[in-house]
Amino acid sequence: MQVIKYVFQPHGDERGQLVALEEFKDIPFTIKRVYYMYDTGEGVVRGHHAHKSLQQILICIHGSCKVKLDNGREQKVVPLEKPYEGLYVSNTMWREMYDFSPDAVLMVLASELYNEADYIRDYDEFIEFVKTCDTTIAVDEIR
Ligand code: T46
Repeated sequence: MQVIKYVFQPHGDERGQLVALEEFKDIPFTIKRVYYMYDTGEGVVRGHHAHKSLQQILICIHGSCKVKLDNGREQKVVPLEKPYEGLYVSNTMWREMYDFSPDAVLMVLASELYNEADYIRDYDEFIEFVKTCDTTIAVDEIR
């Protein structure tokens, strides 16, 4: 498993900021899907699952939120509050997103199309699945 926080290059001028993301240059996979969530209610916790193969990068392009990552051995909370930062979330990482500011827009770049069969929604099943994986990267390997 890998957990990496990317800092993207903003192209700023007197008009404001622009961030461009290209697959295999800024993003380490082919981007097959983009989705985003907004209007997230106060106290809401989203996620509560892992994936069998999906890789993603989470970018809070407006407002802020927190992401709790759990690799089956350790947990770490990562704040996302800058539109030029992206959190890489590998497949075998349990994730929960919470503490959304009222104006938060969390955009996700995904390596695969939507596939419910790829989800692991039961925590005990996730722990068993992690045991079958070759490597577990420590959650504090965030750059
Ligand atoms: C993840 C975290 C970060 C679709 O129809 N297509 C899609 O591409 C997605 C992502 C969702 N949906 C439908 C399925 C549900 O009826 O949208 C509804 C909400 O999805 P879900 O409850 O899975 O949302 P989250 O916020 O719990 O999780 C999502 C992603 O599903 C998941 O892969 O890693 O964001």
